[in-house]
Amino acid sequence: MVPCTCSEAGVATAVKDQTQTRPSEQTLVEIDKVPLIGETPQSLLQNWLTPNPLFYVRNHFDTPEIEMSSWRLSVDGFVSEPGQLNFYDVKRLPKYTSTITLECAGNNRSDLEPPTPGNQFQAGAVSTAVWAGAALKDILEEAGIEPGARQVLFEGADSGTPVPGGPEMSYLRSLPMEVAMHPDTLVAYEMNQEELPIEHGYPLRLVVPGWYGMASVKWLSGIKVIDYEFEGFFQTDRYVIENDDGVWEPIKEMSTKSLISSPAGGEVLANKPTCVAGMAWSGNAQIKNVEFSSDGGQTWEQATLTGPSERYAWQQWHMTWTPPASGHYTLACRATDRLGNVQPIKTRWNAGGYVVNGVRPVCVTVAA
Ligand SMILES: Nc1nc2c(c(=O)[nH]1)N[C@H]1C(S)=C(S)[C@@H](COP(=O)(O)O)O[C@H]1N2
Ligand SMILES: [Mo]
Repeated sequence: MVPCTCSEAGVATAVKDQTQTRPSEQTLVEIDKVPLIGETPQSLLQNWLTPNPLFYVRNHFDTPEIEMSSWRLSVDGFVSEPGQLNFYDVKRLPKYTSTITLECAGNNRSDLEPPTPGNQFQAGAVSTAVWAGAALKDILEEAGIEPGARQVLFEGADSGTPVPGGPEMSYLRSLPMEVAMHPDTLVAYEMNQEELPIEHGYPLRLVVPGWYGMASVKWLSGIKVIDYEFEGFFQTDRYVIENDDGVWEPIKEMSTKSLISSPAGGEVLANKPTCVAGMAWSGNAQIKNVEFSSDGGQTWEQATLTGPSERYAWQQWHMTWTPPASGHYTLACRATDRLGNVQPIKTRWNAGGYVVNGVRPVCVTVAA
């Protein structure tokens, strides 16, 4: 059973405001200014592609200044030909295009009870774009991977002190060799057919499809093939989750999740068939099905999947719901991916406030 989270007072206000239409939200919802953090407005979570200016932004540090005349991407470590690539060295490689959903591991953190520290995202730290760039694999193969290589370490051009008073560092993350060499892992220079915007990592960023956003290093300045397991701050202190045996595990692929984008919570609906719509995604596989409930999760029925079904992009779904009578309803949805991973009813609470993928109810009132 999914508890209704809206107060009766909220319902009463919503009933009174029947004439009020949903505002059209055209800017990012600001979570922080320095560094820049913003989420996609809730009303835009129904678009399959997120326009660049409304794609969520999650920065740990100030956006770096990039000077293109001197900009280089270093490729070194366990490679036979270490070197510095310029932008055109990357652009002349075969170009790959792929629609990929990125979700911040802290998306929906504000739903957690008790609350956890960190950016209090609602549902908007997830967005989808058509990314284009070189395959990371092509860059690595040109450099020639040497025996003994275990991981690839990526460095962003941004830096700062994530812990006040602590050491200064750049944004560093590593990937296991098989993920780095996967043909779908991109070094992107285009987002929705435009040059990469500065806040999304201009001129080059990593895009690791299927993984939570933290893996997709922006303002990529260095690629180093290493013979050890990297244990930096953003790999072992942040973006880890304690499993049932008390072992801290790194966060990787996005867990199965879905949301209702329409109607919005608190909306008052006319007593007639209504379109309920939303999104569903999983980093591990495509979505197999989405179920819908109008009684707080006691009974479920199949929703219809609509729009494109792509391996790394979220899936649109909808359903026509005919309210049986006027009154208060708790709507909910739940997704299952093609590997059988079912979205849980309840999020597994964790101190970092990550992977908040439990069923999120939407309360509505059907007018008499
Ligand atoms: N260099 C660098 N890369 C980064 C980050 C960062 O702070 N610096 N944030 C990461 C996190 S936590 C997320 S969720 C995504 C967000 O990408 P976006 O801002 O383009 O949505 O970028 C990742 N890559
Ligand atoms: Mo993130």
